[in-house]
Amino acid sequence: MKLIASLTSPFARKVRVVLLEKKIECQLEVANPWLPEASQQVPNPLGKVPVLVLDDGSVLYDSRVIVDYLDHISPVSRLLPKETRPLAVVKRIEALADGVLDAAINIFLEYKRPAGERNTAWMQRQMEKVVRGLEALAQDLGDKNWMYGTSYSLADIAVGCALGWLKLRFPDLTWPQDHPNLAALYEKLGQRSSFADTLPPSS
Ligand code: GSF
Repeated sequence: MKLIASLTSPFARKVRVVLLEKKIECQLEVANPWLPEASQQVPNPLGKVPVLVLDDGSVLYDSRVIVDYLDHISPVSRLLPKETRPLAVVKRIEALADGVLDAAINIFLEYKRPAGERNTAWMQRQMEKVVRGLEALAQDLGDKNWMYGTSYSLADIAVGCALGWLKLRFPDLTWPQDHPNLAALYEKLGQRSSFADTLPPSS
């Protein structure tokens, strides 16, 4: 198996953390999806990473499909509940964390445009999604130790990767002060080797 990923992609980090937690061997091929030649390297018609290439050459994307697949192929460290309702809640939290990222990445990309060409109303709309999404995640966590139930799950991994990317790209956001429970979860996750070993490079 081979994972095609960029080292700064929070979605790819989610997959890399899952691979490490589940002790699944997988080759990593680093790709920058924004380069013109990426269409040859990234076997996803949408041009996005991560992509998992299976041993028979077939491909899986996006990150939610990949992590689901990985959790099913190995019984080591189950990250998804088996029962329908708990599974739906964990996947809903993952969708929320990914959605916060989608909105924040939209803002990040808009910042790359010259100041006069930025759509500030649209950026504001995206920032509202980030703020509301973080509020909802903090509410989901409450005073529990983990995002769902009483044990570590994919919900924690998704939230940890989203918070890590926000820390890297938007260090001035005040979510650690506004939501101390999320800050504490983030600290705790950072002590796991799966998170420490997948820290994104600063550029
Ligand atoms: C999102 C992947 C994505 O946006 C998933 O796999 O969960 N829903 C998908 N990947 C970005 C890199 S990053 O910002 O994580 C990507 O590959 N963008 C290239 C493009 O052309 O949009």
